[in-house]
Amino acid sequence: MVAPPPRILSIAGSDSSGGAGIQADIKTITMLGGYAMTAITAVTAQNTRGVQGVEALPPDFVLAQVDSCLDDIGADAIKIGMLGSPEVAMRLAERLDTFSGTIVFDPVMVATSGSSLASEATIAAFGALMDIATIVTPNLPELAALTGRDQVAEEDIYNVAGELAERHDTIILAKGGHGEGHEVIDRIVSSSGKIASFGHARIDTRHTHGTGCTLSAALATFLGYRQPLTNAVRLARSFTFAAIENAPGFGEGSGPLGHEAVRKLD
Ligand code: PXL
Repeated sequence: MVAPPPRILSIAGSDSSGGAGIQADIKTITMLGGYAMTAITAVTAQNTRGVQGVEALPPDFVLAQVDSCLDDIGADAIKIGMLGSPEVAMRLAERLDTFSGTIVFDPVMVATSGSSLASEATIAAFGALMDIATIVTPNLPELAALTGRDQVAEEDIYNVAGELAERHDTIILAKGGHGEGHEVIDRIVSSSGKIASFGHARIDTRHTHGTGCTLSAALATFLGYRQPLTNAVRLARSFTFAAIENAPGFGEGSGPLGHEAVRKLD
């Protein structure tokens, strides 16, 4: 037998167009040599232009999928994305409270196309998941929403992210992609302040559908390999940028990344 791959469970929504959600997660985890398992929270009818329909799965059935995976194969890391309902958020927080591996929570609110992927009630239930997460990966609009603000100015990001980290005893990866300017800066922040930051020249493209899903799934995989946190973030960013560079250019809107072309990390 070969050395077993890290076991990664993605709890997220399905994107019919294959660019984001569960589909992005399976591609990412697989390309990085992990073993992908899934618990689907919602099914979306979606393409690069927007979300045409959403069906949330019953909370009992979302939990049944999680139990099926964890009670048998087990997981080294879990990635949580779109939740579909506040009940699912609350039930998952309870179920995963005793999980001994790593939990990456991507607090998904809006798709790249602008379509909403979480109701206000669902967002209100995110706190319980932040409490049990090892690391939470908000973009700037999500960081603002999670801290009751309309927006977060560049110079306030460390303080605001630090406040959120302290409130939920977690680590925040504040992603800078939605900011202004030519440089994208992602910051890792704990309750005691800055841990590290990573800068990268902004890639000029509209094909960024599923970028957040890809980053969080890659991060869960590298943490599943027991990489130290900052190194896992560095490698996950590297994979995500390479997948953006390899985007196939599909669709009339914000197109998917090219996960399959990324075989090697620099
Ligand atoms: O990237 C956010 C996201 C998460 N989950 C699903 C999605 C999207 C974006 O489109 O479709 C299912």
